[in-house]
Amino acid sequence: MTHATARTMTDVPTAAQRIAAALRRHGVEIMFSQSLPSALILACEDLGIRQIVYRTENAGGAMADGYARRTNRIGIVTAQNGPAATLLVPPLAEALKASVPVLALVQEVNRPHADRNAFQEIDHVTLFASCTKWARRLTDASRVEDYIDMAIVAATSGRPAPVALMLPADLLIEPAAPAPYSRTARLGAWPLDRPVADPVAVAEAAELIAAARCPLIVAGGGVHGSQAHEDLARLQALAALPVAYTMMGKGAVDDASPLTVGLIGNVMGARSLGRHLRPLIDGADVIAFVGSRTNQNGTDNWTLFPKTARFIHVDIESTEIGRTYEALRLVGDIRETLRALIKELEGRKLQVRRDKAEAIEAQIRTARAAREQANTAVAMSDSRPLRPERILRELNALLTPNTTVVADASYSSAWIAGYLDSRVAGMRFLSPRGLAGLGWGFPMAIGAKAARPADPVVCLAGDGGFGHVWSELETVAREELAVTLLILNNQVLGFQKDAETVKFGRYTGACHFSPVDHAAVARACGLEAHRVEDAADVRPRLAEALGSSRTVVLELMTDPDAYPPLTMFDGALGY
Ligand SMILES: Cc1ncc(C[n+]2csc(CCOP(=O)(O)OP(=O)(O)O)c2C)c(N)n1
Ligand SMILES: [Mg+2]
Repeated sequence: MTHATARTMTDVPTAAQRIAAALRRHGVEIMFSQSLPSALILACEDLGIRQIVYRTENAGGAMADGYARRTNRIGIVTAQNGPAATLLVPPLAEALKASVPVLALVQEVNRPHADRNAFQEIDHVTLFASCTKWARRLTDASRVEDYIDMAIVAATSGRPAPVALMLPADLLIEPAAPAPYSRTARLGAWPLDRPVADPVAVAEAAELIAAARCPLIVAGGGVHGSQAHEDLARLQALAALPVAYTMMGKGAVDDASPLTVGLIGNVMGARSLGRHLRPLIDGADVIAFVGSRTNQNGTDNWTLFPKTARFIHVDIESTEIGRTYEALRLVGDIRETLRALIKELEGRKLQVRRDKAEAIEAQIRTARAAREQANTAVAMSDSRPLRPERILRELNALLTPNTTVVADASYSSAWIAGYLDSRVAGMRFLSPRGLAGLGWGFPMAIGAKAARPADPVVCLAGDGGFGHVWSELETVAREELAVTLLILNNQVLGFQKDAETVKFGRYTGACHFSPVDHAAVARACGLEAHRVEDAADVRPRLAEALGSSRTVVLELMTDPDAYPPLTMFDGALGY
């Protein structure tokens, strides 16, 4: 046999070909790879599955993650055994914490070479145990379909999560018998199953909401995962419910809705909207978490919600309910469970809720005006270096409902969540809030562009975080995936410096960088790039970049002393 995908003498497909066919059956059109496992990639290319070629595996995993978040289809990343596999740990860990289904197909050493120090051999199952829901090795060519289906079901059902399947190189080129029972199901869209919460609990939740004086919904990333934004909007309108969201829940509701509270958590410091809506949260008597992990940042160190409130929690993952806030348990798919809740509420008198609506809307209107006033000076600032708030103001004016906004970790995530407006329920703002790792933003944006090539993608990254993934500039050029990449060059590890300043009154020697010409780096990769230093240039440059059919990189020279409204900085830094 001269090449690995060639059919065997008996013309029985190889295991690699059967895997490729199974992936096609599940609707896979794109995989993020770098040629390995070669037999598999060749077989996939033969079937028309596009290989988007990453430069580093950790970026490739983040691309698959961004693709999965934006399509609600499983993201596929493939890699070589050993060193390449180890580089998949960071993106899979992010996907695990953020509940995103990614399938890592990882080459394994030949079966006869196992456990005798083969070249680049490491125990992959143990390696991936902490960052996947399911990690297995395929050892028998007759079980290809069983294992591909098991892997995909594990990823796309229940709490969505990454999974890893190890594929021995010798097995991939073996003839593989078909599954004894035929398999025709397409399992690659998520959520795969949509179980509904216990109707008794749903009725009780409806009762609590209908009678609440001051209810509050807290929407998390699960609303997007379950594609429940339309139902959440219906619930918001039907029962006049104020809806707040976490960073992962950004976009779950329309920011212009009179009942949208906006971003809450540890980002309710000076100049935030949330700061002005604290009384609404403090006064809440019934609080419903919807698809939220109730994590540290989303709850401002688990201090945000009043101890007197009754909690309701809707989530597909039963173990996420009651970690900190004992709650009425609505365990089920969010969309279906919200639909059941809406049905229950439609059968009830909602007079109490309607009577309260006008006052809540007025409270939100007043808060928005106060917030606008507190921000006007920085948002209109002509200063040099640029204020990030000015950049965000200009960008906000150019967003369309089909724009995907992506941020890297650190301040970029807080800027997009607190300073941009979701134009419609279901608009997407992606950021690596699973683990908040630096470097995820740009590759997630590449994945989001691959997911929806016709829609604009804009990515905001700090200079420190972007330093992790410069090499992927060549990827967007080669793959012709147009991303508007905005680098906030403040020449500093901003959050690091500020957090150390608050905690220790000083910071280490790591925080300041030497000057870097990011625009020149991007141009060296064949991309259009500009450095922007004047506030007057921000809007035209952004408009031009967003209107381009190619990647444009804007390096925005920003103020190293600017920071988003983290509560931990209140009164401890400049403002
Ligand atoms: C992989 C990784 N390494 C380290 C950190 C810790 N960390 C969080 S924010 C930050 C500074 C980021 O600087 P930059 O990307 O330039 O963004 P800025 O805060 O300046 O806007 C660091 C080092 C992290 N979150 N992830
Ligand atoms: Mg920086």
